[in-house]
Amino acid sequence: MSCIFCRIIKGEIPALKLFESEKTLAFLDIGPLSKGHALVIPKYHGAKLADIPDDQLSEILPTLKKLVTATGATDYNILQNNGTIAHQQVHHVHFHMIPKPNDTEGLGISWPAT
Ligand code: DGP
Repeated sequence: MSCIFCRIIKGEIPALKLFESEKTLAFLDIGPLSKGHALVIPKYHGAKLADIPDDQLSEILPTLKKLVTATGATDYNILQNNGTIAHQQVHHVHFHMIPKPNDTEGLGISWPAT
């Protein structure tokens, strides 16, 4: 099996898991854009959103909401890329939850002024 996220689901590749159920897994992104950057995935393998049956998506939004609450983020982006042109790098559907802190303290990265 070559899908990285399917291998994380199976425990073949380590990941810092935050939430897991029969249909859904949440874990920290390996290259976080901010502290707490997490991914939520359906366990059902499909490359793009339209490939996933509705019933396999039912816990995705509630799980994203749980992560927002758990991190205490007040400002955050929820992102989901589909296809190479749309900058999708891992071809197993995933939703990013990226906290957007209003300062750079403790993050170890620089934020562009917006
Ligand atoms: P995207 O560009 O939307 O396909 O984002 C893919 C994300 O997946 C990217 O932010 C880095 C993350 N990622 C890739 N490989 C791994 C991995 O092996 N473990 C974890 N935790 N995250 C990964």
